[in-house]
Amino acid sequence: MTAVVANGFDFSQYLEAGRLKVEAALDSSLGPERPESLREAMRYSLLAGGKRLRPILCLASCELAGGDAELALPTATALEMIHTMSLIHDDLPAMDDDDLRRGKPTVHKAYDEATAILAGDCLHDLAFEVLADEETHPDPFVRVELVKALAMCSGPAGMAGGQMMDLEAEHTRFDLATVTRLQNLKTGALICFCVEAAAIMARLPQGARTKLHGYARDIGLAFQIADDLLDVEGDAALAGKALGKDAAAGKETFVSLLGVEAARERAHMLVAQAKEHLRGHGAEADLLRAIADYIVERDR
Ligand code: GRG
Repeated sequence: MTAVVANGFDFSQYLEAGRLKVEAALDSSLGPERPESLREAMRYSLLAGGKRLRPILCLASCELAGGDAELALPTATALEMIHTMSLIHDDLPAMDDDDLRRGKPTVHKAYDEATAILAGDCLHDLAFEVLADEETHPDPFVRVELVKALAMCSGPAGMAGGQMMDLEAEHTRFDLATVTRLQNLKTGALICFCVEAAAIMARLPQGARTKLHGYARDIGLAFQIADDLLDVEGDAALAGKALGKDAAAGKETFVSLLGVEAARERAHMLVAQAKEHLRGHGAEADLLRAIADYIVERDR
């Protein structure tokens, strides 16, 4: 990863500090759930590593929106719980059937399928429990808005809908517009929530929300194109998972439809467009600009 160093600010260090802060919050978000086997599987998946990009994006967006990033930590953990449950379910034999995730055995390999399904379900439930908790935001209207936004981005008009399309992609030839819609739902919706949640918590006016939404939508798609590129040219050891699976399954991706170079160009174009949405901001938006760059420069 290219370190973004401007005016003595080290973006790599920022990411690392954010990752550690999020991991500590995730660690303490798990209570003494019973039965123990379920708690262990939830903990195993939640603390298995990962870049923690989504919660970091939420905290950075919160700072831009004028809020206190520390106060956004519960929301950041809730959305990472949804991300984690989506990975657990995505890895199941009924879906992508993967043995390795973040360099470790997937949850159904480390435990069993039934435990993996239940651990995913419980992380999903816990995410909403956290959002509904008074500690997440003192204003109940804000909490309800957060709950509704997360439910919408994870359900049929979000991740679950995108995943269904992804399963259909194994036996249907999708064109670029359909792949774009699929990825906007499967990957983009949760990335949009990370930014939207900050706008909701800071009660930003609609105009400011629309600009942030534009930024999030563009980086969400850029993130997925970068993921498709890593799937064909990345290092499986760094990725901690099997690569080349989309091509093997005959699924159309940005790379299969556009080719490597045009896909890379499109990802960079989306990053430039994302930054355009931040044009009205000065240095206070530099973190979001750096995150946009990181999304396409990352090696895992
Ligand atoms: C949420 C109700 C509900 C259902 C989930 C299984 C499923 C439905 C959706 C799968 C969505 C999925 C796996 C999207 C892929 C997103 C993606 C590119 C993940 C990789 O994200 P990284 O690179 O991973 O941020 P780390 O390991 O760093 O966290």
